[in-house]
Amino acid sequence: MAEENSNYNAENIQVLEGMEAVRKRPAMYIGDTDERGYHHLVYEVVDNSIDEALAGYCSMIDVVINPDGSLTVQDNGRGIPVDMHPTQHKPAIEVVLTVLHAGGKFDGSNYKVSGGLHGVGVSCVNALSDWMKVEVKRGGHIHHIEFSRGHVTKPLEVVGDCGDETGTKVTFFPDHTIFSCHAFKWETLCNRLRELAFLNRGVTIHFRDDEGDAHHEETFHYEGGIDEFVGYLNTNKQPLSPIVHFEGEREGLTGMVQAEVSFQYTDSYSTLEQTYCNNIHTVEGGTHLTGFRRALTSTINKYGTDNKIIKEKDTLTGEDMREGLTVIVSVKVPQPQFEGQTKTKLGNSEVDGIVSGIVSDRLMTFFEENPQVAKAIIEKTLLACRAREAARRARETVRKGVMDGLALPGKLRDCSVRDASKTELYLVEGDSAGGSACKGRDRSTQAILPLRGKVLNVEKARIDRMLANAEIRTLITAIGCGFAEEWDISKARYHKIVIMTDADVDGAHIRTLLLTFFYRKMPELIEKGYVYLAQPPLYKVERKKKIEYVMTDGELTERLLTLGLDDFEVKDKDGAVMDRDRAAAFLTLLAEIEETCRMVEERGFSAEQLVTDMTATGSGASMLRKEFSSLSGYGYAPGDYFGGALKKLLDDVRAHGKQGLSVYRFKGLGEMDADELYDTTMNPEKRHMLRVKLSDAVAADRMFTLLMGDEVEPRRKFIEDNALNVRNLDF
Ligand code: 28G
Repeated sequence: MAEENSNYNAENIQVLEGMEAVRKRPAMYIGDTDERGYHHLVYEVVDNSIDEALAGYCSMIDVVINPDGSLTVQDNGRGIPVDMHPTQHKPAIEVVLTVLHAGGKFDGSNYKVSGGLHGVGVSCVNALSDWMKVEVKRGGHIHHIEFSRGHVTKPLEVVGDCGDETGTKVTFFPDHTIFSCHAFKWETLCNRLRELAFLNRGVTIHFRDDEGDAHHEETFHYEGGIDEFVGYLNTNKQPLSPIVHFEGEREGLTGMVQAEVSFQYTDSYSTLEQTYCNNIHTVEGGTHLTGFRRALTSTINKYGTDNKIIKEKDTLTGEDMREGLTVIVSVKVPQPQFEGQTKTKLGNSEVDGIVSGIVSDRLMTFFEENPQVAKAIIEKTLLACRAREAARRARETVRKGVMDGLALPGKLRDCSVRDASKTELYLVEGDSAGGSACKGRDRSTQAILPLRGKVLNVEKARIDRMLANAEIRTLITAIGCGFAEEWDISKARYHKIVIMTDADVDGAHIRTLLLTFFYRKMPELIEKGYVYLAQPPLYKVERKKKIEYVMTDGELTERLLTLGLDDFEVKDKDGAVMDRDRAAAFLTLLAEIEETCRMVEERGFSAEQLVTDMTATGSGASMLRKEFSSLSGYGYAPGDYFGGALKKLLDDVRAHGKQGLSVYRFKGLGEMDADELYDTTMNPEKRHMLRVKLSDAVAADRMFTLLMGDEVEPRRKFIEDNALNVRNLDF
């Protein structure tokens, strides 16, 4: 007994120390404590359900963001065991939820293949949660246990019966004293849950957002697995081949390795390769990717040469063969080794041979059975090769003339400092704005490159045409990293490349063209965080000889309303005078309604109709309905707005606020003089710049295909669906 007791105490101390260790150094366990880490908590919990599905016992996973900001995951698996753990003297469920790495161990038969990037297990989520409640249906009973910050607060008890139902339900609220992010993002979770459903065919993942007014709901279920993933990625691209699928398994060094590949060629000029190991997105690639590429290159070479499509003079590269390719490679490896800077590069060396083995034989058979498709793919490959060689020749002639590209374009107004970490390049739309920017800038660290006219749409042009384009050549030379095969990020001449365009439709178009160019042709600039969007002010406001700059419409309205509410009375529907805070909130709501109405009407809809027609969909309609339902909180109805009474109130308050005030709306950057432009937009002390982030390759590829591709109807729909936040599209 004595020995058992001391054992028990030792185990307990271990648990306490484990949970404290996680709370002391959370980043060591989940990467970071901002947005990424916050969402990572969800992935860890969902991964447990996915494991249960991979073991063959779970078909449904339910994820809900709750009204209080907590999150629930529920599955219909076997339920976490609740019987006493043989050595730890407490229920197995308590062990799973409080002992680090419990259940994550490799045991040969039923290894844990899923697992977030860090694979730390649900006990870490428990340690980092203000509270966690777990319900298990198993053996005919519903069992319940609660924790706070990793420690039991309500011991396991039976709270009801459940017949022959089984499953696990986990609800948790992350500890906000640990995280800097305090809310789950629908989009972020949606993208990951969709990806998991693609990667684990047959599993149904249902996702709902019950927080706030925006009720979203989606169900992800793909019988076709990664084939459907490829189809999803190629939405709006023109296919050149069917979707091709290979899979197989071979004995690896640490157990059975399963590999699955699905791909399709389209007429696009870009390549999208998404690779996964144990459901983890291997951003940096690794041995599964090299295995696939090797098999593709050698099979195309062999088939093409044998069938005389490829001639001896053709010098095809692997990259040529991947133009227009979309591929998913998904492997399951018992003991994965992750390497690379972000630990997202698969290192297990035997996986290369396993994947290339599976792809080689079957791809050759596919080509032999589909000679038309093989021919179309190889001919595209040859075109890519010729374009690349034409581009290389063009570059060489340029280089011979001017000593290794050292000659900088004449339009560039360079800065004097040569330390790239301290310098900035402004890409400015138009000559007049370029002129102001040149005069106002800090010459030592800020360089200006004025862009004339539209930038080439690289989504629709091959590399040779791109290099024939003067604007693109100028950009490449100014940035200094070279291009394609010669790309070298360490040669960047500036670590900040700032896109500065007008706040109008043309400006937005030029900005998108530039972003498309950077994303498709110089993705490392974006990955490194070198690309920024300048945020010039929209208005100049002058009051009592004091000048202020206002960034957005919302900010302007806010200022006018604050000033306007001075000695002004606002009454609710019953005639009671609102206090100042309530009046301010009410008027802000009216201003929002006005703005939303303006936007939907600009797009040809009747706002009044959208509010009354409950079947109308799209973000405009749902936003309007949400805003109008808030109106009832002040006793008013939509009719009061559309009838004109509330609109008049808003106008009156605004007009009152405008007294003694002059408001000027900038039509373009060119209207600002040099000092104004510097002070508001370029001065590092005062400016607001947005750093361009691209955290999700899948979402980004779809967005650029949509925005820049040929298909008109889906583009119209995309812009319409995102009409309400085009100004800050989340790149
Ligand atoms: C809803 C949110 C997250 C889970 C299970 C099912 C079992 C289990 C989970 O066992 C302990 C250690 C190794 C077997 C396994 C049930 C075998 C038999 C399970 C989840 C016991 C963990 N019956 N479902 N854990 N193993 N769902 N969803 O967490 O020896 S976790």
